[in-house]
Amino acid sequence: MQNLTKNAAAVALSLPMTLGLSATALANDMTTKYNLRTPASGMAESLYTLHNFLLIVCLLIFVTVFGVMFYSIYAHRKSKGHKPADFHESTAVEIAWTVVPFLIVVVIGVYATPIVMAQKDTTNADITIKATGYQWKWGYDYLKGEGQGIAFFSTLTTPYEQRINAQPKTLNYLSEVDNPVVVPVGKKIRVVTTANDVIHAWMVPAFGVKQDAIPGFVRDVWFKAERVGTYNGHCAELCGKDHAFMPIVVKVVTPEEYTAWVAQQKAKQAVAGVVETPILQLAQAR
Ligand SMILES: [Cu+2]
Repeated sequence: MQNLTKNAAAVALSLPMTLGLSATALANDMTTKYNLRTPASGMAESLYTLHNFLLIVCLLIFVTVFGVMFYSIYAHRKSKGHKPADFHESTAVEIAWTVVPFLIVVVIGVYATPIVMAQKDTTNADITIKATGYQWKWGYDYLKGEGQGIAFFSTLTTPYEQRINAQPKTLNYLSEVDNPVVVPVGKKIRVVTTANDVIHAWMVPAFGVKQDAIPGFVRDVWFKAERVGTYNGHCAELCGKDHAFMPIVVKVVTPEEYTAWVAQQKAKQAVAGVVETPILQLAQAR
């Protein structure tokens, strides 16, 4: 929370001033309003570099194609007495415009494939957490690793009054929940996604993670957060009228803080007597 507040304060002080926007217009972790989120994991870092590389490739193609086109229009214009050239059935040209794009695609493929493969490698995780999408909240079950057995729902806490402008919107507008997911820094976290009703998607841009949560199916994704802090995301699959109101908040803490949090959660469960897992509640509801 402290970090988020710090980030939010930094954002509030920097960008809005230069852009002439009010602080509330830049809610959440939008430190880079016109760019991807600042990466907080190695994967997000790779995706960010890949993204920039592809943009440069696009830019080079754009400049080359339009450069040749505008140069031709200008330098070989009719008023200077030029006659249109005839390229019909030119084998050389046809080979060139097949081979060049093919090579570009190969280069992109060689670069991107290992990253995509690494995204799918959810083996050897330190902690496995199941994220279940509900209309309209998330349920979390810590399935394996330190914290196993912890389960809770994570629900939006932004007051309704803010949504209807009866109250000023705060910096965490629509990105604040009662129970954030807590994970230790530098550990591989496997997130198993599924849903209870319709398709949702678990997305945290700063970790480079986005995975559909499909009822009746299990999908998984992983991340290893490299910086302590609070990161947010949102359901990324249109899932009904309150789709915008089921944010994801992940608190990355030090291993010691994580151990303390686990102990605190276990104590809470012991007091409650019953483990109120989303799975149990579902079973009881049926
Ligand atoms: Cu959803």
